[in-house]
Amino acid sequence: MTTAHDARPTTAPVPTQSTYQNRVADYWNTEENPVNLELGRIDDLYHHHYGIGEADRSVLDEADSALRRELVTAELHRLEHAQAELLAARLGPLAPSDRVFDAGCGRGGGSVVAHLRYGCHADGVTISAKQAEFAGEQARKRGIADKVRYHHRNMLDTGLPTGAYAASWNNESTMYVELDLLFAEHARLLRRGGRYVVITGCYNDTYGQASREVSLINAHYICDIHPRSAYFRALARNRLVPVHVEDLTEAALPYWELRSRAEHLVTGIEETFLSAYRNGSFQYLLIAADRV
Ligand code: GPP
Ligand code: MG
Repeated sequence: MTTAHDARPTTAPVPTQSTYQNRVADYWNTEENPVNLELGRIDDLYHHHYGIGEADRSVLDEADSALRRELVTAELHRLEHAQAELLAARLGPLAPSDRVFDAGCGRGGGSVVAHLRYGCHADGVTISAKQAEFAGEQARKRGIADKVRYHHRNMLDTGLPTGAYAASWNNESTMYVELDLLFAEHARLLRRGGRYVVITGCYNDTYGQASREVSLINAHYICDIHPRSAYFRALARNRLVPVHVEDLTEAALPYWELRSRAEHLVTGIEETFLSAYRNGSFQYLLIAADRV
């Protein structure tokens, strides 16, 4: 029997995660690049971002090939760690009782760096179940799992408590999401006066639109690099007021030059990054903003 009730239009079930997000999660659930795992193994700080600062290129002169590889790996890790410390320094001052939020935490290195610097509590969120599990295991091994926690969640909709965070950040993860949705979530999580920091690769508005190299980087990582202008518009719309902006493009070059020579670690994207930075179409940027 058909009733009037049955005749109502039905709504298709909304998936909790978009097809795009599933594809991104698949990438990170299967990613095992030596450039991430071999660097991380050095001191159990697993980063998913690039490095900054002057590189010691003399590591390439080592005649013994096994030792040369080891030295190059350590030098790249040193540069990535310097990048993580630069970001962490902008989060503070923070007290051990403060909570921080790491949006797109990868295998967890950034939250550990923040915790070691400030003694603070950290919540890292990643769309990859495998990364969340890996990061959690690292925190347990370090004996800091009571203060540093990782969650398999969406950074746009974390379910974490409103206004509970003194600082939050994205370290090279904003290119996977819509900035307005992301910054609305940061603004919700941060307490008034809280600090937000982002390090990102963005395309340069003065170049025009996305260059061939920027498009190749998007295809390589399945991401969608935003223009520089989009960051400032979206921050302003979401109660986040920039207090410091730093162009790190020059400082990013030595890392890529060394990585391109690291035959045991290259992934194939190295020359594209170098061209993108050198032709002016792509910039490496740090923005720190206050939540008002
Ligand atoms: C590095 O992660 C960052 C990203 C994948 C996001 C894209 C970043 C831009 C600046 C465009 P990773 O450390 O896992 O990458 P890789 O395996 O290449 O080292
Ligand atoms: Mg890496």
